[in-house]
Amino acid sequence: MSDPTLYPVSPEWAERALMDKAGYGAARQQAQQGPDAFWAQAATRLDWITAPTVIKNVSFDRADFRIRWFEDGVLNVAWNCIDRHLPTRRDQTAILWEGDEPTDSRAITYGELHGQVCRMANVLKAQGVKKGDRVTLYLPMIPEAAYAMLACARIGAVHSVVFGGFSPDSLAGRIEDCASRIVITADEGLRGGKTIPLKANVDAALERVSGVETVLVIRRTGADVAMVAGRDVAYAEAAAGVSDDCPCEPMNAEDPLFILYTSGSTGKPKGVLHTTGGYLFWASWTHELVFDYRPGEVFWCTADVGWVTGHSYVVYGPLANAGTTLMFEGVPNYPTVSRFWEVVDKHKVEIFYTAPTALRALMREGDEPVKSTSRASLRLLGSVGEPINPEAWRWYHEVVGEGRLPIVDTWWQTETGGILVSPLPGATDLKPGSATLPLPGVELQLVDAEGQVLEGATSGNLVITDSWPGQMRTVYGDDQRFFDTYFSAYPGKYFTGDGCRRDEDGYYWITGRVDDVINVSGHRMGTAEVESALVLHDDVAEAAVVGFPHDIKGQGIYAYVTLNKGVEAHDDLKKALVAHVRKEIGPIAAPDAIHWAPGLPKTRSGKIMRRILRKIAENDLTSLGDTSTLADPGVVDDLVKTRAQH
Ligand code: 6R9
Repeated sequence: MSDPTLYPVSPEWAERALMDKAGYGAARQQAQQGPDAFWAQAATRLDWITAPTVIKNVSFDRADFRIRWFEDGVLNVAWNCIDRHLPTRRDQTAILWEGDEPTDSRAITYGELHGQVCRMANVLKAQGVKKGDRVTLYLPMIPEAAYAMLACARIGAVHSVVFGGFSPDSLAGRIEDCASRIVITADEGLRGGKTIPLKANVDAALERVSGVETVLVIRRTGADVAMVAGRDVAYAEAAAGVSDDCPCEPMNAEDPLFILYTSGSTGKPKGVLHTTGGYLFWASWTHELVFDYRPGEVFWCTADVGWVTGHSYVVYGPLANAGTTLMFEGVPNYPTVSRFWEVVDKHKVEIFYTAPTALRALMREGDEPVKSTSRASLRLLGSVGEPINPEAWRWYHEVVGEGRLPIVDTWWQTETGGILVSPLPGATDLKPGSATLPLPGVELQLVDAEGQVLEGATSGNLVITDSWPGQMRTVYGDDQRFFDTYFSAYPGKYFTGDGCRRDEDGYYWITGRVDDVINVSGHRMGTAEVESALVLHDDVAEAAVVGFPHDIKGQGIYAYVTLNKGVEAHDDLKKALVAHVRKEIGPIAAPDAIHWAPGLPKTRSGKIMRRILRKIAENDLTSLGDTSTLADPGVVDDLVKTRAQH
């Protein structure tokens, strides 16, 4: 079988693309040489109430740290995503909603979207929500999730979307951190034929946190849920009583648009704050460039709106670009493992964007469930969330794409707002497993642990030396944590937390996190969070969590657990601990393996030696390195001996 390492841009793509090789080179140069002129011109893609005259105002230095883009510009995100399209596209489908059941789907036009978003905005206003207030959204993948985000944007409220898979405790922590007085939820969610008790979870969360005055409850399944008098409001009833027109609040470019909590290497999840002008510009510009997107094309990003990918490429990017965005409530294997491809055929999807973990799971089911569908409408494939292994890349390319579709492997983070490193389908020759090259305006470097800049083909830590408009502005309520987390390791540079290799062609290959963040099925999890959850259990004395290679999830969660004296280790207790973590954080944090550890390898100063724990979890027992500095080297032998049982 031919196994090329380079997949050149096809002549058809070079011809049709918005940016070809020459255009890419020119844009990179312009962005480097005259950033203000470059970004000022690019930002005319948005509709401004007042066009910005100050474009970039940035310093990554501690003394005068600031990140501001388009700072005297005034605009409204909902206007840009809806109203400005109405004169020409009122009847075009804005959101194509595909429900959990294949029989359940709906097309929402831009005209309808306008009415729905205005109604929700008016309901929020009637509940006292004002510009700058934080609104927590805990919703399934239903059109109302997009309405709610856009309704907040319309009136200048700041949304915080919490993924519906998070537990009541996780939800409570996020509500508390940003002091939301209002939560929007649904009676239940529906995924893969199973219901998720969203409203009941909100009720449980609100027993742990005070300050929430209103819970708006959207009807999804029609389940009979408890309603607390004076606090809970049935959305349908509230919406019936308000107008379907609501003016857009003029917002400064640097006014907050949303908070999205993400896991870091230490402590509680951080509230990543994005602002109005820079974020919307970045979501819109990258969506057009990377997916070579033209208005009206059917674009399907399979991410949930509870993650940043759903924010930027289900809602804001496509809608800002007058797109038709497909929003999928379900899962890839329900009712059958052909579901993705059946949805592609049903809605004539042209661009399909998903995560490697989904591809690996589907790959295991063989080619037939793919080949039984047509997929003729597809013209471009995308990948996001974690490194895509070359084997999955080739399967995606050959089986899903029948060898005719380019794949854009897009590297970015919650913090970056949108894509930073990716091939452009008309400009970049592809290499399976490489996110290839930075977008124009994105300046990457590889550095070693001491911060020495590494040149040429090499490996190191990935840093970014200058700002881009979509960059996060702060950790909500904690500017110091923002600076310390991202700008203190390598002064003057943004540290991504990722390790990376650069090859002889200058292509970037992300190798994964170098901090204590693990990437489980494309979702970020802090090892410290899982450890905190484990030690909350009455039987647990101590816990250390590391990632290990997992065939489907990319990385799995491996937990070393030391039990309290007198507690007996047994399989039922393992199950109980897994259930406990699911309850504390949510199903995505459930450990895949629990290793009973009579002791943990620690330095004399008491620091857990994670490097050794990672090796043992990976079953790489030959190169444990020097263990002589450990307080008790015998601990390692014990763990090695018991590794086989896990
Ligand atoms: C968008 C998103 C960010 C982390 C990031 C990196 C990993 C994302 C990747 C990738 C290799 C890609 N990551 N895309 N690694 N290739 N194409 O996923 O945001 O949830 O914040 O995760 O995901 O490790 O640092 P987020």
